[in-house]
Amino acid sequence: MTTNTNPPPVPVTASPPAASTKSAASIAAGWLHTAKFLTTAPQLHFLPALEVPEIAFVGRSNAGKSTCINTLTQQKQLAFASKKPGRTQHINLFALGKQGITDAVLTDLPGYGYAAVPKQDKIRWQQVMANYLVTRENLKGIVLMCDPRHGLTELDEILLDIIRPRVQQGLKFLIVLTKADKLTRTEANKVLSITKLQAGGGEVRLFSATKRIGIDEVSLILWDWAHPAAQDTSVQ
Ligand SMILES: Nc1nc2c(ncn2[C@@H]2O[C@H](COP(=O)(O)OP(=O)(O)OP(=O)(O)O)[C@@H](O)[C@H]2O)c(=O)[nH]1
Ligand SMILES: [Mg+2]
Repeated sequence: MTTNTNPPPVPVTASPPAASTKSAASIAAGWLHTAKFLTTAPQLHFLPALEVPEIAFVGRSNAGKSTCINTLTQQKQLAFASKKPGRTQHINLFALGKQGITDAVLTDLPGYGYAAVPKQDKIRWQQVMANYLVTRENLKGIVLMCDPRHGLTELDEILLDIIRPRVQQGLKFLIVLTKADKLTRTEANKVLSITKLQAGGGEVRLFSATKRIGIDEVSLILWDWAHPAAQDTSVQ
């Protein structure tokens, strides 16, 4: 009888092995820090067609999308953040890439669900966003920002329904539970488990810009989405 002495196959994981996580996180952080304003568009058809992977930040108004982009890119005012909901009113694109070579784009989208916006504007914006999510060809991943004190709202659920077919075809999807600094540890763990059940195959992470929770983890996920080939070689 022969004994199989081959090592077990290495599982393909979303993140690098634990021992190298620190250096992988600093590579991801260095990459995100290269972010530069690329363009802004009031409507979808003004967006330039791009070939590089695009990662969109979506979610309710005031959820913390712009703050998250500033935190991940370690830049104070790359995206406009504000206490006043409805601060981001255009589609804003930020280019990422070392040595001036763009290898990915982050998109900051206006939030939805802001009560003070007139109904017609709300409907118009929901259509623009739905179109963006369905038709943007280079869209590689979606980060849905959600304030865990409100949980996933009806509009978040509609968004999940819109993107479901693309997620089934390989679109990456992450729910970021923002402002985790406002939760106790018990509340945070509870909302994390509930949201994982709702995420339908997507990933879920806790995040806080103020307490700096989840920054490395989210940075690594975005880096992996934009560099799938590098991820494959890291496990061989
Ligand atoms: N405590 C706490 N506050 C945060 C955090 N992230 C964002 N905020 C605050 O939440 C408010 C809204 O943040 P923005 O980043 O402008 O939110 P947004 O989702 O871009 O909002 P719109 O552009 O209106 O859709 C600001 O007052 C931020 O300072 C966080 O992690 N913790
Ligand atoms: Mg914003």
